[in-house]
Amino acid sequence: MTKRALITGITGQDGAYLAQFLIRKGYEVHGIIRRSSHLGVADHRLRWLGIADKLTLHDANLSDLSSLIRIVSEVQPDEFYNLAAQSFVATSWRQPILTANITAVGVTNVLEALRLIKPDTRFYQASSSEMYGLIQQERQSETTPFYPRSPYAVAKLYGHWITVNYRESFGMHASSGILFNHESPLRGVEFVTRKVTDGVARIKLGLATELRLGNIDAKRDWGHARDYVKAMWLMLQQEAADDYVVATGITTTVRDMCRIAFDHVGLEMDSHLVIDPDLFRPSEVDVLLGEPAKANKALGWTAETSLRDMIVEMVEADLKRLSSPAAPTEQPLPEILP
Ligand code: NDP
Ligand code: GDR
Repeated sequence: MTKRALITGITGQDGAYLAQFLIRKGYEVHGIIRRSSHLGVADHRLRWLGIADKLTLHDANLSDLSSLIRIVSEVQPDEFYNLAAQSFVATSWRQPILTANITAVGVTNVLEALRLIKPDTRFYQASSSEMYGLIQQERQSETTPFYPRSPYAVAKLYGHWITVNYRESFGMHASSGILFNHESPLRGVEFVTRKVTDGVARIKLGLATELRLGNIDAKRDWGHARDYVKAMWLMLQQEAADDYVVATGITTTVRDMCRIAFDHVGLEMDSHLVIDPDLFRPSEVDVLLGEPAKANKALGWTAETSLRDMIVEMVEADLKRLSSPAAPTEQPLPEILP
């Protein structure tokens, strides 16, 4: 029997890679798309991966429970992946209530739709390493206490615990993946890796002269989105639902990540990098370093792509996009203040 998956956030980085992964596994894939996201712009990632015509998109919004009930009734999914969120940390200080409505309460809306209509659906919640925030342990695992440092992280913590609560209260197969940063050529250009690879490609091609960043001393545990969506799927194939950290176990500063990109195109980082105090955040997560031992052992999952290989792939994709007249006309976003 063909399995049916329903993905929220399918037009985002992870949604696009997950949809591709599930289609290759023979799933019938459905996705939720906001009416405000006009097709043709919003689905550029799905077109880039060549899967836009291999899935079914439905009009719904995480803030509208009735729309979720309607879609769950129509699709009757075997697996539900909740990837939709206001996912940019910096924006969460400027839009804290919208962030809470979508990234926190939106999770309850999804869980309620499933509980009321199809409670045997296996559910995945996109939790985040940002929940650790101000860390007191060198490596963060499933047992590390949380200390969120942004409205985004506070909202994600709610989403995490409501998932645990629906599992414990109603016996739902609801798992939470605590994923550390993962990137790709499909990453939004507002996030630091893609901002760097896009910026370096522009400087290399003579389209820009400088790259402005905020706190380059911050450290992150960066993996590749293509690897991380496999872990999401593996969680839903387990007999019992559970929570898992998904990470590489290696941490790197923004500065060193940036240097990989400049070195790759043979440019001096120090000649082009400008530190902009306006890009520092009101409160920062200084260092993240995941302990993926549980996912390694229980799921048989490991990160396959090194940071260097990923950054090179991203720089090459940006060089190709920016130097080809036939490439999608994706423009850099205006500078987003923290
Ligand atoms: P993106 O920002 O690329 O994608 C977010 C998706 O959510 C988009 O498809 C967006 O749709 C959708 N969305 C936003 N608001 C709503 C809404 N009100 N109703 C329906 N859909 C909505 O995120 P990623 O793919 O990078 O991340 C996927 C998930 O994983 C997110 O929840 C994120 O917070 C979480 N996460 C990500 C990590 C990472 O490093 N990438 C690490 C840990 C967790 P639209 O196209 O219309 O904007
Ligand atoms: P993050 O990712 O906040 O970790 O959240 P982001 O790439 O935005 O920032 C990483 C670190 O880089 C520093 N930084 C800058 N960041 C941005 N965006 N732009 C800059 O110019 C800049 N300069 C320095 C930041 O201060 C930060 O320390 C991501 C998102 O995908 C979340 O949805 C997800 O939950 C977490 O990863 C895990």
